[in-house]
Amino acid sequence: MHLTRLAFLLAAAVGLAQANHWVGTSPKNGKPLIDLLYASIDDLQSGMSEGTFSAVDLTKAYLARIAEVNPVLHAVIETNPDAVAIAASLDAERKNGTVRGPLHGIPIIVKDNIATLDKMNTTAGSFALLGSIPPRDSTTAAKLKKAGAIILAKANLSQWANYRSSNSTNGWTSRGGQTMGAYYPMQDPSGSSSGSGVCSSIGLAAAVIGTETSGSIIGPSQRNSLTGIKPTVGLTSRALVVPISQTQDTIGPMTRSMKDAAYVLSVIAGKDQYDNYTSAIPWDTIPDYAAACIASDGLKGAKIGIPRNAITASATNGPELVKFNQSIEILKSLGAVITESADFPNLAEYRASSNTTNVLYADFKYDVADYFKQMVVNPTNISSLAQLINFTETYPAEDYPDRNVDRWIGSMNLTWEIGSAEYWAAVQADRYLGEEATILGSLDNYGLDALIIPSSLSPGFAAIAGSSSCMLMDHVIY
Ligand SMILES: *[C@@H]1O[C@H](CO)[C@@H](O)[C@H](O)[C@H]1NC(C)=O
Ligand SMILES: *[C@@H]1O[C@H](CO)[C@@H](O)[C@H](O)[C@H]1NC(C)=O
Ligand SMILES: *[C@@H]1O[C@H](CO)[C@@H](O)[C@H](O)[C@H]1NC(C)=O
Ligand SMILES: *[C@@H]1O[C@H](CO)[C@@H](O)[C@H](O)[C@H]1NC(C)=O
Ligand SMILES: *[C@@H]1O[C@H](CO)[C@@H](O)[C@H](O)[C@H]1NC(C)=O
Ligand SMILES: *[C@@H]1O[C@H](CO)[C@@H](O)[C@H](O)[C@H]1NC(C)=O
Ligand SMILES: *[C@@H]1O[C@H](CO)[C@@H](O)[C@H](O)[C@H]1NC(C)=O
Ligand SMILES: *[C@@H]1O[C@H](CO)[C@@H](O)[C@H](O)[C@H]1NC(C)=O
Ligand SMILES: *[C@@H]1O[C@H](CO)[C@@H](O)[C@H](O)[C@H]1NC(C)=O
Ligand SMILES: CC(=O)N[C@H]1CO[C@H](CO)[C@@H](O)[C@@H]1O
Repeated sequence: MHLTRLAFLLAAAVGLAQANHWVGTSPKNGKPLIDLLYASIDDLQSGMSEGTFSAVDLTKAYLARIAEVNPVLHAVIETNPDAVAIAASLDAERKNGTVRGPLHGIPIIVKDNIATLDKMNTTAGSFALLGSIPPRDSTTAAKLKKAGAIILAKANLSQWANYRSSNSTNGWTSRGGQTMGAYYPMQDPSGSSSGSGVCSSIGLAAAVIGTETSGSIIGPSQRNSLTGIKPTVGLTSRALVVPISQTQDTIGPMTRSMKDAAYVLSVIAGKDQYDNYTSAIPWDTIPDYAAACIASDGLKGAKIGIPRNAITASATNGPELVKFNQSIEILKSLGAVITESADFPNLAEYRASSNTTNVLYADFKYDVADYFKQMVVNPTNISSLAQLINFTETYPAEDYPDRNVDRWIGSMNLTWEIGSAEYWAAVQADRYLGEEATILGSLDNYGLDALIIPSSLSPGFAAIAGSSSCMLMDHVIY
């Protein structure tokens, strides 16, 4: 039975390359059509500029593919009913001589917690937000649209970005069902950007956007074999993204190549009047990250360290460490200078702390209420965490109590609030634990450019430091 299912997925993947997924039955201009499972953004731009296919062709092909695989994978919650019309207007613009940039006419899927002011819902996978209407696009969606991207669909996720239940499953939402990974029948897709990971891995869009509070981009990027970038908190605006925590949330790309992630990051990064964390960005012009991907000798002389004590202290399993060790050899062959034991200076204190749990409890209670209050239309009238708990416990499709609401109870239990003296003490403790005690401490002590660590061990350090991390080749680079 498992084999049958796998065969279906593989057949579907092969079918993608065939002409019947395109408008028109044969290649135009004598150029071969592209297999969307492997196409890069550069490939898609070449095809559109050469007239081999249009943004409308591309959009229809991706929508057909979503319809084909979604009944099994549940990676998509909703598709955009206006996607083909938007593609047509971008095609007209291109014909007229305007190409806005590398994302012009490129279909992109966003996680269902990133608000769009269009015919799609934004719900974090919950009926509590169904039919809610934001005052405008989230800044991330607005920047993508301005760059000429087509927001094709909303990706399924772990409900509330995995900030509701202590006993739910990765990739489950009441609205979207259970997301499955595409590599193996019934595969756990990891989370919370579960649908984003699966959509990207199987080529349901040219690029996908996820969000991370602690591990939600890196985890599914590892599990679905992607490049995922978890930007420094504040590099990408969180305005009108269903929140967990203003201290730790960040928005980033999940793609099949580093260069595609770089194209997307350059578009979505930047200062934003609606998210004051972005005011810490040191540049007025965001770097052209994709241009930096061209250098073939980019790692020559790069000083990279391994925080070995964090690896030794963990229970990470064998296969991941085998791959991790192989990646180190690849980095060496590309000219990187590796420091084998760039130990974190105060790992013990990091491991003893649970400050982050309390910071998230305090942030969520305030931030989620603030999100509901910003809605122009809010059909459930929820405006506090207490009301959200009541709704979730009484609305049958929310699957309570089988999936509990323990994180929210923990949040209600906390005896202090965001902005209190206790709050700032916990945030300051986390900054120390994620910076001097671990990531920055090792970078400084050993004079390094970067650290690498197995992906599954990486999220906690970067989460509390608010620092960037990037999943690539089975390991994470800080
Ligand atoms: C094409 O460009 C012309 C001149 O800039 C403009 O007037 C026209 O509205 C454009 N048409 C489309 C479809 O973008
Ligand atoms: C949201 O979902 C509902 C129910 O599925 C649908 O009727 C509606 O068109 C969707 N979009 C918006 C913006 O409400
Ligand atoms: C953002 O604004 C809030 C409220 O005014 C303030 O407490 C916080 O320090 C500001 N954060 C940054 C990074 O400027
Ligand atoms: C990976 O390399 C380290 C350092 O050389 C070594 O101690 C460890 O046993 C290796 N792990 C695996 C699974 O090969
Ligand atoms: C928070 O971190 C500080 C500094 O490491 C530590 O003293 C304190 O016990 C931690 N509190 C909790 C609740 O973990
Ligand atoms: C929300 O409030 C409006 C206006 O007071 C009311 O008409 C509506 O019935 C309320 N909806 C719910 C689900 O309570
Ligand atoms: C709790 O939810 C139920 C069902 O939706 C509703 O009838 C009731 O008024 C709610 N109670 C509170 C305190 O909001
Ligand atoms: C989840 O936890 C709740 C208690 O918090 C329990 O009632 C429920 O049975 C649990 N669900 C599963 C699937 O174990
Ligand atoms: C919340 O507080 C109650 C009462 O003190 C306690 O029984 C429960 O375990 C707490 N739950 C969480 C998730 O913190
Ligand atoms: C686009 C799509 O297929 N959406 C589906 C997501 O999952 C829910 C629940 O299984 C379906 O009702 C939607 O049709």
